[in-house]
Amino acid sequence: MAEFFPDVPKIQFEGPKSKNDLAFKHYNPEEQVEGQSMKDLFRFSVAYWHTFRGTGSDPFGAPTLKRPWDDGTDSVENALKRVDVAFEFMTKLGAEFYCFHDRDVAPEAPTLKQANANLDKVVAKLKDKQKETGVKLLWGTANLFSHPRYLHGAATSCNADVFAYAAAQVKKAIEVTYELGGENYVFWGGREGYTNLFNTDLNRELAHLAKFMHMAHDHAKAIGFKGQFLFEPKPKEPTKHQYDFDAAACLNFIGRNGLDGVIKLNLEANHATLAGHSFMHELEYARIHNALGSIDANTGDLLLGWDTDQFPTDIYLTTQIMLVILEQGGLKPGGTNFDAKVRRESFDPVDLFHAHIGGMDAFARGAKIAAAIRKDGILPEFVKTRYASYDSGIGQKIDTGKASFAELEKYMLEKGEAAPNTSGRQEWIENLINQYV
Ligand code: DIG
Ligand code: MN
Ligand code: MN
Repeated sequence: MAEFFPDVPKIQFEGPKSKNDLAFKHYNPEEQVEGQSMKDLFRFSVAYWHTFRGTGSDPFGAPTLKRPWDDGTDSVENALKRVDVAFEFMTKLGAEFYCFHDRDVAPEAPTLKQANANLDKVVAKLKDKQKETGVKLLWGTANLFSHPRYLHGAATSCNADVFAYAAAQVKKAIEVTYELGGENYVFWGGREGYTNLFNTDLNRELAHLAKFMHMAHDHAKAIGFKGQFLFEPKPKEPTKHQYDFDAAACLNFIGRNGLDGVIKLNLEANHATLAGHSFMHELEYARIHNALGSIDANTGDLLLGWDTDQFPTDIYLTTQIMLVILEQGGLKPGGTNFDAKVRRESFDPVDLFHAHIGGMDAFARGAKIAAAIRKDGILPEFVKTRYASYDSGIGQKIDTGKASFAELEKYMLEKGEAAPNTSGRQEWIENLINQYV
């Protein structure tokens, strides 16, 4: 088999003192973190769309990325060749998983029947390569946002035929995800939202989205697909207002439409910051609602107002992420998908390796730091003490739902004034975290 990355060896763990750019300094697959190997804790995944379909083009400029194997056409032959490239990359990198949209791996066609036939051809090869290499599918999804038919949305389109096409496309995407042993299925609703409320029937669009989700779940049950369904929130871009704005909006939609237990969340760092949240907020919000399913590991740029989908190299960010994920005990059946792209200026194929190695090492460091913070117990103990007033007396009655306003009024009329507050010690906590980073 022709090598597409001839100058890149299998990436090995060489430790923090290594000066080898094409080696892991901190990601050691078998190293234990809180009782599980790093490999099992992270379940790293490569995003097919950015890594094997990225061109470097942007709204102001032409493609820049050198991909000598790609003939630039949307032929099935070219798609089949990309599969070889993808699996060589993932095998050399040591990523256990990948994720893809249906239209990343196989081209559109003038009819749905032809598009499905294209997909079947490439899925057959993906299946062979998974068997040959052991690389697995973390999640599949359908691209319901690129084709012009989706300009008014997919499941929320005002055109019933577009809803029908989207349903057929997701039916097929769920079936191929199942066939490839995918452990999850993602819905990213880039066009499920509105640009202008004057021409939008918001109630009808949200009702259709709920019906779509139930139909998807019913079909999954009908074919025996037991993968975890995931919503991926994003507040805007391309749509002005995306209905799955953030974790809270998604959980509201899930709760109000009888989808509890049917769907969890795939949270992406850059989408969190676009929604005005820290990623840690979205992760913790989802975790406490038992809805943290998987993550798209990337970062944005706070000086830029769009979804830059950069590789995560910030150790503070990965430490915050891993504090939440370790509290949950990991993400399985979800994982850590690098929904991230190299910069337009990083145009050599080897830059794909540098980007993923950096992200994997940053997560490994974040996990080790978070595990050390949790092991020493100083921070968890501080939080426990801060809420101790709810562990006894009137606080315990409140906490367990046994208090009433009348009783609390009687209590406070007798007491006269609330007990003094204690300091939140934010600066002390930030100093403490810095001792571990
Ligand atoms: C859209 O940008 C991308 C990602 O954000 C998401 O993970 C994927 C799933 O549709 N599409
Ligand atoms: Mn994403
Ligand atoms: Mn994104």
